[in-house]
Amino acid sequence: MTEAAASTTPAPATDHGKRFLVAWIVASVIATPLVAIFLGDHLPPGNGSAQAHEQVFDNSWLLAIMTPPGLFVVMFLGYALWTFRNRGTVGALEDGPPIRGNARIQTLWMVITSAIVLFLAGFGSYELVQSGAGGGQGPTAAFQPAGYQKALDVQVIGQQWEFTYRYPTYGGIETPHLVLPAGTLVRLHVTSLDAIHSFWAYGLGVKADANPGVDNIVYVHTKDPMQFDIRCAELCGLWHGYMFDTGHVVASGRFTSWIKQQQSYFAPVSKYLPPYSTTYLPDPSQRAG
Ligand SMILES: [Cu+2]
Repeated sequence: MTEAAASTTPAPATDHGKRFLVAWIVASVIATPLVAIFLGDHLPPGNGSAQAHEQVFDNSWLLAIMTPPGLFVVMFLGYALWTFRNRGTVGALEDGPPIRGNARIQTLWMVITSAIVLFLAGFGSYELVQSGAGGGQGPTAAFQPAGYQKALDVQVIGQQWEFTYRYPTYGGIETPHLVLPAGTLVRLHVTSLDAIHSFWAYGLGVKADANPGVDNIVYVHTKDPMQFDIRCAELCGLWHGYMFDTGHVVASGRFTSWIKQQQSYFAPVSKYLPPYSTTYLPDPSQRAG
């Protein structure tokens, strides 16, 4: 009996760590490019402007980078659930031995997570500076895109509870509609007359705070004609939820005729408007819209 027991070779212990690591690396190598290629172009906010396009690029990268860590978590959970499931053996519900003081795992964990976070911080900062990213930059924009001297100035005025728009190069006309010419670099001056609003033109990849007394500059380079949603993205009072509209990017010929039509339509009231200014504090004497 003792001889027979001694001659039986024990089954080799499965190296779970190695097996899982190989499966994870293979899955990551396959899934990461697939995610970037097939999901990348469908990520928000679309291709409505150069800035929106840049955001899609950033989102694709971020999604691709997070694919291996995401797979790690899901696969590890699945592996553990399956491999260490309760097979009905007595005592199978006991916890495994706790891992304490494994310097190798701790170092790897810290190095890898620090590297990912630092890389993302660097990547995000570079992209922000390089493209302006469609966000408000305050009165003195740190990021000036090429050809900014010729950008079309359009003022966005938040007020309870709508946005109005002034076109300083067209006599400072104010209108409740946002229409922009296609293929044009636009410099939006976002401000407010009362509470803090946030101008969010999702399809253009633009989002900027509208603060009273502040000229918040955003650059956006429009592409092809399109329609886009406009929303206030800052809780600004009772009718905040009502503060939405539809904007348009149109061919330059159509833009010219539209602005002329607006000028003549609003001519009778335009003379009551305060002169165009980057901010309106104290309260303007008159409000349009
Ligand atoms: Cu608002």
